[in-house]
Amino acid sequence: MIGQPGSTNQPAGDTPYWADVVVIGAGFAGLYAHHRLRELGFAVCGFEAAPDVGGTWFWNRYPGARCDVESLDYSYSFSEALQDEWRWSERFATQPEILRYINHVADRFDLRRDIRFERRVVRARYDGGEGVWIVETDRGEKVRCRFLIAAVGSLSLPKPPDFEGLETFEGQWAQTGLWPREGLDCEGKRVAVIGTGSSGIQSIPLLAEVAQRLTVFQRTPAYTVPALNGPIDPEFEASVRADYPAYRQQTRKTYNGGRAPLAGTTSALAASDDARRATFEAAWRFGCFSLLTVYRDLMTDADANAAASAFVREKLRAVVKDPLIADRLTPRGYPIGAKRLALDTGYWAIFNRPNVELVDVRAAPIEHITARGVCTVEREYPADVIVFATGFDAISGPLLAMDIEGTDGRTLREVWAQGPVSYLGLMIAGFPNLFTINGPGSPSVLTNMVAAIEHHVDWIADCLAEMRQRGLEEVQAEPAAQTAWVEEVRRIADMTLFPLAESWYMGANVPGKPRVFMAYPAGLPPYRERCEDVVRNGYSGLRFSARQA
Ligand code: NA7
Repeated sequence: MIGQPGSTNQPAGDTPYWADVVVIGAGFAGLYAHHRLRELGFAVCGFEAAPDVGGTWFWNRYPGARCDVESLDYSYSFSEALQDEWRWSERFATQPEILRYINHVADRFDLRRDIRFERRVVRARYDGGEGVWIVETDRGEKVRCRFLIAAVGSLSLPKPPDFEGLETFEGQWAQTGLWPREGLDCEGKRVAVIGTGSSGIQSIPLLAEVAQRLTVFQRTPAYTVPALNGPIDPEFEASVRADYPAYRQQTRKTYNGGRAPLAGTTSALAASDDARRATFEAAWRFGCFSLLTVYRDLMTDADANAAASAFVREKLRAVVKDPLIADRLTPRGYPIGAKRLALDTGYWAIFNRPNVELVDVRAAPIEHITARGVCTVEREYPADVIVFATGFDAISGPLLAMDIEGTDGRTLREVWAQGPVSYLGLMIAGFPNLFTINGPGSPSVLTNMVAAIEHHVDWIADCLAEMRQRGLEEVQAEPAAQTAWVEEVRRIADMTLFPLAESWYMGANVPGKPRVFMAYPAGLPPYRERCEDVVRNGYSGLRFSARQA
């Protein structure tokens, strides 16, 4: 399809490749964009940095990597045949199983055809004269296209480990977010893990099983709840499969686009202590993120939130035998849920093992890495393997990693210097015909990403189809509409407890990154409604033009 001038609106020019749409990324978002847009007859060209499809699930191969959204939700709904034929083996799928699923989808719908792998998009410039994007890869290829879709993921740019002396380390090291495809042998070794967010919490119990000694370097204790993973309850699965579309309709009404049978509508503060405890216990037994949703005000009222936090701390103390270690593991000083809640399998209990050590690097920071291990200001901890579970430059990072230049030569880095701005998380004023999927200002990481992706791609596809039908070739966000959206996201975020933590949601984990709450926090249903309103009102907030190339 690429380079074949079959498209109806091909502009003049001598650059070798032309596509109606370039899609950056071949994870869940990119693949579905290919499928939808190709179905609509657009010539689509894709670039992907990895050698194959999968996005985040291609790279995050660390032991224990699994999704924290239930499998029956974290899967495409666009094809009933696909959802009927695919069987998940566990309630929360492992990375290998999700990667198998994505490969199955790519094969089934022939989605690799238009994707060029092992190509990282490094630059994209909008030529306002011709109304085209010129997209460049790290291999020097250039493609001209009318529309550019950034399906680059929200947690796809791991922070490089910036520890002094790492180059002198004589053992092996890896980042969870860029885990070696050939694996990393930790059997019988002294393993150090730096970082106790979701990736650390998922990998630590499995590493402890095989390591001779495991040293965990913790800066901020995380709130974590048991995932209660296992085979999918056959009765539940049968009820979903009896009418999967109806189930999807149901989940479209929940905050995050997944099932939430325990979601509450009352205040935690209205309940008696006993009733609240019983409700939290039920959430604990159900697993998932339900502990944050069993009352309506757990993420908006500090006292309600404190009750949930206290409940988790009590659970922790019941598991960890050594009171000193329990105290060191105890999260405090920020609301539960304001940093992403981890779902774990046996995390706390692992600290009862004699071969596991917990180092508080808030009290004694890591100073440098030596040839032999990790050195804090207090002492050296010998290690044969170091695992960096230190997180990502989230949400805006992967977009800002490319040189994107819009109208009047303004770059995205300039426009986002004070933090990301967007209209609906889908478009950015001054960057015509550029769409972001799960971009800053959309619900993204607060939701079931696959549900959010399907919504975004469908919305963009409908917009492009309508433009084609009306002979329109350029669309961009109105600055005033964008300002109002940014203000709305900020206003809602300020009504929640999210801004009270130093989280990657806020950009706080990357030095120098502006502190802005980057996700739309009111949930998927109101977001969808807002997007539908925009369409009903003739794409309000967007400006179209019928530029002639
Ligand atoms: P996170 O949640 O950002 O966790 C990173 C962890 O690494 C966190 O505990 C950090 O402590 C710690 N960290 C980061 N830099 C350092 C340094 N320099 N020294 C010590 N400790 C450090 O990333 P994850 O990969 O675990 O999870 C990201 C998401 O991916 C997850 O929520 C899932 O949705 C998938 P801090 O809290 O900053 O003090």
